[in-house]
Amino acid sequence: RGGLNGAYHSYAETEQELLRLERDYPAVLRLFRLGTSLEGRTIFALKISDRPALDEDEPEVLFLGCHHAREWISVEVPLLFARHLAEHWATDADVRRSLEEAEIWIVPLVNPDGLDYSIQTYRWWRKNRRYNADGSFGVDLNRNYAYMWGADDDGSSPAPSSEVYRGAGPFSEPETAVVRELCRERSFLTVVSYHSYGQLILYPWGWTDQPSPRAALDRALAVRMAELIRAVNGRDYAPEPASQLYLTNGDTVDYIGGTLGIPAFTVE
Ligand code: 0X9
Ligand code: CA
Ligand code: ZN
Repeated sequence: RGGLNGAYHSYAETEQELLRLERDYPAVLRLFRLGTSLEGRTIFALKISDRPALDEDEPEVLFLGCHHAREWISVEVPLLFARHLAEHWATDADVRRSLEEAEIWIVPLVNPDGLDYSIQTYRWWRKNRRYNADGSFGVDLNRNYAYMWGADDDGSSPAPSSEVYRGAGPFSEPETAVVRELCRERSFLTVVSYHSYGQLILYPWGWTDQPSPRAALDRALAVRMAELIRAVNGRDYAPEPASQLYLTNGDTVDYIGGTLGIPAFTVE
């Protein structure tokens, strides 16, 4: 790989890698097309499991990457995770057991239009590429989810030119609508959404300082995730409620936690 974004994956490079994985690992992996972005790019999902063509009665989990265009590494993490599972299931007993006992769904690139704009035109682009009524561009996809959408203007904005513009309505953007549809069709037990940067594992709520009804469980899981990360590479990830970073509304994990009632995490 190469080009303007070096070793990181553009939309086209991500597509090539996903097609390659599908071709090389058909025994454990299937590629789905969830829909298209505003500019017509495909939003892909990988399903990784034993007997991937069957919808087996196994726990399902979902990993999301790149809601925010400039956060290039948030594509790499879920993509490398997929590759690791595909390349190691035959030889690594832990990976094999995960694929036998669960169905792992990965959407590495939620915002392909924004990503390519940040590669080709403006490095610090954050939003998607919606052409807004006032002539500005972009909706912040991590403010466009329905739960508490637009409840106030703390961390989300009704102004189209804002970096945190929440859109004309909840799920107004095709990129968030496909995530909603996937979550309705499947029955995920948990969802992890990657962003950068920090070294944080954030759990609901983001819209209020009050603890969510599941805060104790979410926190215990986040603490455990941080311990496991530390055991691998020594890095310290801090588990905390998303609101501790700052308040927002309409973000992914509040929707997943609030509407679907399952543990959901933003990993920065
Ligand atoms: O603001 C965001 O959407 C996330 N941070 S980022 O720097 N990647 O833009 C944080 C989302 C976590 N949720 C809340 N803080 N409410
Ligand atoms: Ca299976
Ligand atoms: Zn982000």
